[in-house]
Parts: sequence; C-alpha cells; structure tokens
Amino acid sequence: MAWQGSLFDPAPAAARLCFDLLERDHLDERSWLDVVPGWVPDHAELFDWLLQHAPWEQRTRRMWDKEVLEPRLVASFDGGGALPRQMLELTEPLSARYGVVFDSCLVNLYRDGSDAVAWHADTVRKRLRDPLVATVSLGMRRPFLLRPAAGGPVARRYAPGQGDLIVMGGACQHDWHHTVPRVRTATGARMSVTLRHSAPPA
Ligand SMILES: O=C(O)CCC(=O)C(=O)O
Repeated sequence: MAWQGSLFDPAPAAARLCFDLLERDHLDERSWLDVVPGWVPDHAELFDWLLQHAPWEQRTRRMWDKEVLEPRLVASFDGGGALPRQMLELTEPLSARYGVVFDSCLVNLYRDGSDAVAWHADTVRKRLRDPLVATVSLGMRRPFLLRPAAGGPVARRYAPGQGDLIVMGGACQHDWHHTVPRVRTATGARMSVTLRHSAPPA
C-alpha cells in the first residue's frame, strides 16, 4: 500500500505512553474524554507496521436494499488469540491506568479525505455499562467531533493524529455520538487504533 507513516511531522515531545500530559474534558456530569497529545511519539513506525501486518478488510454495509462499501479499511484483532506485541504495548499501560483489561483492537484506515465514519456510538455500550473506548490516532490529523446522542449541534471538535490518545469514558457511549467526517482536503492517510474491553472493571 502506498501510504507511509514517516511522511508525517513528528509528534510533540512527550514521554512514550506516559499520562503526564493528560487533560480530562468533562462533556457533562456523566461523560468525559481524556486527551493525551503525542502519547505514541514513534507513531510513524506503528503506522507503517500496521499498514504491513494488520489483517485489512474492506467491509460492506447494508443500506436500504443495497450492499455498499464502508468508506475506510478496517483490521480487527478481536482477542481470538493474543494481541501482537505492538498492541500489547498500548493496552498494558491503558489497562493499568483505567482498571479494565483492554483486550480487543480494531484499526481503521482512512485512506484520504473521502474515507469517514458517520455519527454513531460504539456497540460495546449494548454489552457494558459505561464502557471505556481508547483511540490512538496515527498519521494525518482529521476532525473528530462529538454531539449529544439526543441531538443538538457539535459540542466538541478535536483533530487527533500523530500519536495522540483519546479515551472516551463515563456515559460517553450512551449519551454522546462521535464521527470522523469527510474532509475535502486531506493530504495523507489517518489510522485509528481503537481499544476496547470485554469485561466490566474488576
Ligand atoms: O477513527 C476514529 O477515531 C473513530 C472510529 C470509531 O468511532 C469506530 O470505529 O467506531
């Protein structure tokens, strides 16, 4: 594939996988977002490794009476076997900090500005109350927006990329929706490494 992580600018200087720069954004009294800029300083290497080694798939979606291509590629490490070392390096510090075992990983590749994901909340909310969803963004910065699930205007606009970490927590998956919208100009690809847990906190 033609995309390369090393084409992107370096991330802001931060200690690797360290939470010192973490800031919590309270969306409301029940929901929050933790943001750590440059959590993975060697994001370009991880981007390139995933591009080469992740089990990429082009999934389809049923829309009305038609099967349509999802506008992104996805790769699932769904806990059927042990996660690869590169993923465990991410899940172990997250599990230690948040007190849940992050045991599955879905990676999304937005090849250009026409790849996107529509407004939604993650389906893990149907199985777990107040699930945590951690996302490491690699490559190009793309808008990441949030709005109340009940409707209303966009309440938050982030632009994660280059190793930034965002953790959605509290009631975020119940009360809020998020999206990575299409953008007319995107000069490179973005990857999101999304990490989830399958059991509630011990
Ligand atoms: O790419 C992202 O940051 C969000 C991905 C997402 O929401 C999903 O795959 O459910």
